[in-house]
Amino acid sequence: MTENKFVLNWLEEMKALCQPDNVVWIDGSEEQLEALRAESVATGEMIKLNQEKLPGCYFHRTAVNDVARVEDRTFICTPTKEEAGPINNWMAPDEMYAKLNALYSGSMKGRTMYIIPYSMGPVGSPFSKIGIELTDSIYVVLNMAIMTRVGNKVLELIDGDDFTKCLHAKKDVNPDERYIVHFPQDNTIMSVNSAYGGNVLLGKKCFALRIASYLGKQEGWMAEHMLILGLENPQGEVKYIAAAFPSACGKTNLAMLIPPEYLKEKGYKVWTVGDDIAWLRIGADGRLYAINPEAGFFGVAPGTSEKTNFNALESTKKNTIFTNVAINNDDMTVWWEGLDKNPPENCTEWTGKQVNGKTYDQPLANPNSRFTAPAINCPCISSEFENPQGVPISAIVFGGRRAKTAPLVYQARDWNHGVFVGATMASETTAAAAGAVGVVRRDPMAMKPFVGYNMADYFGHWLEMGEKMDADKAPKIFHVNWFRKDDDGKFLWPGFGDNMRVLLWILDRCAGNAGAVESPIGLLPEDGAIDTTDLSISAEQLKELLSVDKDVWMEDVENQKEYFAQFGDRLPAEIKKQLETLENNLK
Ligand code: GTP
Ligand code: SPV
Ligand code: MN
Repeated sequence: MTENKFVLNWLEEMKALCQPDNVVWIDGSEEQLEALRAESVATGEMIKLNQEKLPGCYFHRTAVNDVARVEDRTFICTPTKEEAGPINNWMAPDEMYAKLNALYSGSMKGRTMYIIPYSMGPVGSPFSKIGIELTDSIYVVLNMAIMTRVGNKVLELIDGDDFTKCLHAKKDVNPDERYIVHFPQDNTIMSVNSAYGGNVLLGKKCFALRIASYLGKQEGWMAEHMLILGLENPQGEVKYIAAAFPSACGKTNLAMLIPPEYLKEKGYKVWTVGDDIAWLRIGADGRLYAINPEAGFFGVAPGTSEKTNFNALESTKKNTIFTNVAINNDDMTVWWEGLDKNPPENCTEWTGKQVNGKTYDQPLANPNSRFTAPAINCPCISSEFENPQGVPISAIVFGGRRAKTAPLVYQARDWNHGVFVGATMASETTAAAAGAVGVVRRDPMAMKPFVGYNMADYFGHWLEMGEKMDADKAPKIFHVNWFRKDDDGKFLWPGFGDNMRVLLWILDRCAGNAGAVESPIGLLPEDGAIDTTDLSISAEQLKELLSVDKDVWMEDVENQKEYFAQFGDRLPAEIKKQLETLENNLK
């Protein structure tokens, strides 16, 4: 398949370690993938869904203990603990290799090892990077074939040892021996004892964020947990926005937003470039350009409906793999909470249990059930999706789930203040990661689980990127919160398509056309600047949405201080300065 000595030597080593009975190269052909689908159905690994209603669609169920990313079992193994920083789990590389080698040893006896050469980013783009994932799971192969560009065309492009080595062994998904490990200096990822997406589709969070953020720091670019969308105005001009929200906080939804009726009628449109990850570089013209390194969407199913996210739902109507959703036994279609108000009576709950969905009081689909859909299925996929040069970014938006503190939207005063706004992000935890849900935690730039090196140095890298751009060319930075609640715990903002109203203020600000007022935390929309046409929202509600409670913010500042203290001297002085400014503004 290849003459590349680095690839072949590594393969020999991994084969000797895992001892598979067979080895299969994934060539990227539809014939091979179809044969693998058939095989996985024959063995029961996947279930074929209704091929008339959902052509090319399959279902897969993971073990009950294996339904989300496991952050406490995810490691960054740099030579020293300081390089990984206080936020990441760390173990000395030698120690970790020894532990892992014991776990992988003979792990593929009686099984097949699949070799998946894949490209993150359009094949051959100067932004793109190549990886090879070895796995003993057909489910992983079929997902990687949707989420990335795979096969011979990628293998041919590997230059020397310039590829990320990824090894996944499913083993018996024992949670006590589950490890998701990164060796940034060795360009290596090792995952064992899981079969859940974020833990095993190693091109995604492991490579495109953890390893790539490390490479970006070395090479002067950025790998971020961001969606990318293009917003087209009635004149046909498209401006691009990149937005970082933590897991299950609305990236896929915003990326595929359908504008409210009155804006649609005027001719506004949204185009999706990416829904989860952005790689950003400064272009020859001094602006920041972004590509989406992925080729598909690994999206949250619950809450996805025709009403909330029509485009995502459409994307899942063919050639999609559903994981841990419920099945309607009568017609072999899929169901999840929030799809409609009509759960199937004759239902297979996500765990495989047969239930009557109408009388069942537990979620039928796992809260972190997902669809893996090809990006090209999306009705609003951007014409720039495959552009090897990426799209120029006008605005960067940070956001999270916060019931109180953060207002609907505010703008940072400049790049450095924007970096501080990102660095002080906090959000309620969700089902995307194992552990408690709904607990507020600090999640800088939505990258807490995904930075492949010391977070303090990551802040420094953001500041340095800003220094390389002229102020008039750098994206403007904003913060949004779609999840603010009133005292009764109800969302104050309608969200979803109506978030377009906030995006319009953001782009108007970028163009210098919209009003803002100073506040202790940054620039807020002036009265009337957020268009509420056709919206049943009172002036009072809007006021509450945009209010900044100084006491609540002072509490947050105390928490920020504690958080930053753990970085010691490594924390950039600029972040400390910004924190002092915020505190003084609030006094
Ligand atoms: P990951 O794939 O885990 O990175 O998640 P994501 O950031 O892409 O989140 P996604 O768009 O899938 O949304 C997660 C959940 O938030 C879904 O249940 C949505 O229905 C809900 N959600 C998304 N946008 C909004 C919004 O504007 N308002 C409210 N209230 N809920 C939203
Ligand atoms: C997330 O958790 O942010 C996801 C899903 O996008 S996973 O691939 O599991 O990381
Ligand atoms: Mn994500």
